[in-house]
Amino acid sequence: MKSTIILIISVFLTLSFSHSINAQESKNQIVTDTLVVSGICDMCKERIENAALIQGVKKVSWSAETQTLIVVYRTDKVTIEEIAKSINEAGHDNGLFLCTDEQYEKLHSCCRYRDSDPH
Ligand SMILES: [Cu+2]
Repeated sequence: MKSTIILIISVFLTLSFSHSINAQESKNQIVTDTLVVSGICDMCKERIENAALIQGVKKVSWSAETQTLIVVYRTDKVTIEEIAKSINEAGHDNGLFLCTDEQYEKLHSCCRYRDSDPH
């Protein structure tokens, strides 16, 4: 009986200990960031979110209204700069980097968000 209680207590202590380590790890590694990303429509939203969803990125959500991408990612796997560059590849300027003309030209004509483009 006594040994059963000790076993239960030690299992409990082990579980709570490992749980706190996991919580600390995920707290350090997973962050939520926001990035301003230019775009117009639902097609842009899909393109931006797909481009942002690279390895190490957990969750993305872009709003046309706020021109802001909310991104949840693992800091040990990916950097916000890498995510921003992937968004450039898809043709969207963002708060960190602007697209090259070549990258921007790939956009569908209705998605040309720069002021110089009539739409
Ligand atoms: Cu669009």
